[in-house]
Amino acid sequence: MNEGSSAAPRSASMPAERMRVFFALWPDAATAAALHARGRTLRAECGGRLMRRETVHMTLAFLGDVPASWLAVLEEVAGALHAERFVLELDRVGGWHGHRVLWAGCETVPAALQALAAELGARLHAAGFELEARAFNPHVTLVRNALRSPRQAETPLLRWPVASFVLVASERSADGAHYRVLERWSLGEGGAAPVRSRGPN
Ligand code: 2AM
Repeated sequence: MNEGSSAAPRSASMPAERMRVFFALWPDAATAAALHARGRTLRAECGGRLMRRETVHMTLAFLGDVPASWLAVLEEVAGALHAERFVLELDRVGGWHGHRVLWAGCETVPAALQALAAELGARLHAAGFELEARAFNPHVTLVRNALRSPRQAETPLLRWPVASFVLVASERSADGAHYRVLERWSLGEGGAAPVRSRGPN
């Protein structure tokens, strides 16, 4: 979406509030704990900064800084989406960007996850949002700024049952980024439409 197309006129003396937002899969408590434990193992081997358990997630679509007034459009886009539940079988770890990011991922990306990310991307694009052109590369960042990448890519299987996706605000403070879940949508069984849940959790 391009700011020039924003309908509401704005006074120069009152800049619009902006928010840094992204769509993501947010793990249940047990999956978050298991992913965090995997991050601790990675950090023990490779060094670096461990992500906090409550921040662990998988990004579906990164929007970046948008005017807060656009959140309603994002919620409308997400609410219109048709996608199914799936189980994410996390069985790989690796490093990117000269091991600045160590991640957990899967050897085989579930078709339902690929479809969810593709439909979300297409609907956001149709609504006028500019997304990065790079291909969806599903991963969970567990450690940042490591000294090396893990020696072995294969890991014991961790099954993450995915039944919803969320819209998240990234808020910066003196002690780093904090993530706030703004809204959650349940995924359907057998292709049912997502249902917006009450509140973010
Ligand atoms: P990362 O974990 O690989 O850094 C919040 O920053 C989330 O959005 C992270 O999961 C991050 O992925 C992801 N993301 C995707 N594109 C991004 C970008 N251009 N800038 C910052 N974060 C991005």
